[in-house]
Order: sequence, then structure tokens, then C-alpha cells
Amino acid sequence: MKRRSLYLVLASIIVLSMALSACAAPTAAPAPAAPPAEAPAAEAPPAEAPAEAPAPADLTFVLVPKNLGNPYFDTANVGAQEAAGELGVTVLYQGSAAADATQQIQLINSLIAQKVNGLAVAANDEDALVPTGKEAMDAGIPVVSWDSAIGKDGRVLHINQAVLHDIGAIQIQMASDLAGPDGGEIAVLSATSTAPNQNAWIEVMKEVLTQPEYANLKLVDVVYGDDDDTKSYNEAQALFKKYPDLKVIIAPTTVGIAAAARAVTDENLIGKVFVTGLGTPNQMREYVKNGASPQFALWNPADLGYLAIHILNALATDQITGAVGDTFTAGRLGEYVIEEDDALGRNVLLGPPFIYNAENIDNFNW
Ligand code: RAM
Repeated sequence: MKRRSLYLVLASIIVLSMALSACAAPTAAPAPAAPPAEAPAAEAPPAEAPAEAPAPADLTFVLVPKNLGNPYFDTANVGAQEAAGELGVTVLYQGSAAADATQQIQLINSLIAQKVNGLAVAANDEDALVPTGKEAMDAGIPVVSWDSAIGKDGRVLHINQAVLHDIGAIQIQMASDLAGPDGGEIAVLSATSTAPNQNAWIEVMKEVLTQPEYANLKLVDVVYGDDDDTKSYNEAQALFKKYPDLKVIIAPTTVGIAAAARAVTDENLIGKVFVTGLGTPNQMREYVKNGASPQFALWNPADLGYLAIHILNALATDQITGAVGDTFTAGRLGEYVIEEDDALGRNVLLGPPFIYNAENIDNFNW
């Protein structure tokens, strides 16, 4: 309960600081958002690299989401601020208005020029971010990606929310449950067409669909709502029109799933078209209860942000180099090992995804 109320306070501060930064000119790289009151005051990063290892109070890391205004990323920032408080460092939360790689690169370039001490980026494009990540690392700024990976050469390591295959497979399993024994037509409503994480999960879904147990599910389309609520809502409406027999929409994005569930509700399609995928409990509670989206999955985004900052701090203070086999302790989450696999290169794994449904949804308030 205590931690929940702290989350609520931090979440309100973040929403307020985001509202303030949203008022600033959105076209240029966004101005640094004011850090929450609990975090140490943000200081301008030193003009020149200090001769000795910096004290924690001098370290400024930046948590960069795919876009601002997305409760999933805001929740990750709650965990990042918790880690900042424990470590005595400053974590700024800065992102572009749209989930767009060009805007994100502009922002990161300005953060490199400001000589921040570390970057944790949820990438809008795997390849496009590599040169920028390299530039930061050449300037002595450790870069990790989290949620959505930068290509291997553009970061030290990736903080992976759950096993890639499990995230794809759990969504097909939920869609199959919802479609029922006769199966039927399913469609994917994704985020942006360049999103590294969604694209990887969709590939897994296609592979899993070839298994005999899913032979009665037919994937009819993959459309993109760009992690924009209105576009996602319109794409869901278009799917209803184009595929009158559609049974399930899988939205592997917290923005898309909430918009699709709202569209199903508005069109009185509850019980005819089901929505599932990846969502946050507060955004989805209403749709779990009204039957538009009886089940969906996710990991804990606050833990992901918390882990990202602990790792970044361990790298920036030379506790680890980021080599495979390096171990470190991430506060309340315990010990982690840096691993390597073909898809993600060097990475650290948070844990398994979790299914939310009518029985458990009220146990979560984020
Ligand atoms: C959206 C973003 C994010 C993804 C979640 C599930 O919020 O696209 O990258 O991990 O959905």
C-alpha cells in the first residue's frame, strides 16, 4: 500500500511535469522536464568530463520513452525515479511527442551535447538509432536500450521485458481462447511499422500460428496505429468494416489495445469481436469488466524502468562493463546476469509476462 501511494504521488508529479513540458515548443528537442520533487534537483551536467569518477549526486541519466503521453512509459518512469532515489542520482524523463525515430534522434543528439551521464532508450527504430547510440558511447556516455531494442552496435546492452517468444506466444494463446473452439479471423493492430519490439513479437505470432493447435485461426491483416490513440481507434473501426467476420484483434501495444477495446464498446460489438494483446491494468479495467477485452498480458513497466536505471548506474560507475556473465544487484529486484542471444545480443531479462483478467484486474492500480 505504501509503495502504491508513493507511485500515485510520483505519477501525479510526472503527469504535471509532462503537461508543462507539452506546453513548450514540441518541434525542437524537448526542454528537460522538471524532475519530481522527491528526486534531487537537476543540475546542469558538467561542461567538461570530471577528472575523477563522479559522485552519485552529479550523475544525470535520461530515461527516453518511445513517446510522451503513454501511461506505459509513465509507469516505467515511476520505477526509474524510485531507482534514482535509492542511488542518489538524477533521472530525467524526456521523449518526443510522437513515436518517431527522427524526433527521437534529434532529442538524443541534444542530450549528447548536454553531456548527460547515461541514456536508457526505448527505440522507435532498431537500425536508425545505431549511429546516434554509437556517437553517445564514443562521447563516453553509456547507452542501454529498454522495452524496444536499439541494434546491437548502438548500445551496451538491452533490458528485455520478457522472453521474445513468450510475449508473441501468450498473445496467440489468449486470442485462441477468446475465439473459442471454432477459431476464426484475427487481425493485429500494432504500434508503428518500424517498432523493433512489436515487429519481433508479430514475427513470433506468425510462427506460432503455424502450429496445428492454431490451424483454425486465420490472420487476415496487420495494421498500424502508431501508438497514437486516434489513429489506433480509426484503424480498429476500419478492421470491423473490412472484415465483418473478424473474431479477435490482437494489439501488442498498450495504446492500440485500449483504443481497440473502446472501438468495440462504442460499436456495440462486445461478444462478437474480442480484443487482447498487451495493456496496462488501469487503461483496460473497464474493458475487462464489460467483456470487450476479457484478458490481456503485460510485465511490470515500473520494474522495467527501475531495472534500466540500476543497470545504467552500474555501467556509468564502472561496477560492470556490460560483458556477458557480469552480475549486479538491482535493488529490490535482486541479482541479474548479463546474457547474450542471437536476436538481442547482450541483454538482461526482467521476467515472464503475466495475464490480467476479471479475477485479478482489481489487484493492480497502475
Ligand atoms: C506500448 C509501446 C511499448 C510496448 C507496450 C506493450 O506502450 O509500444 O513499446 O512495450 O505498448
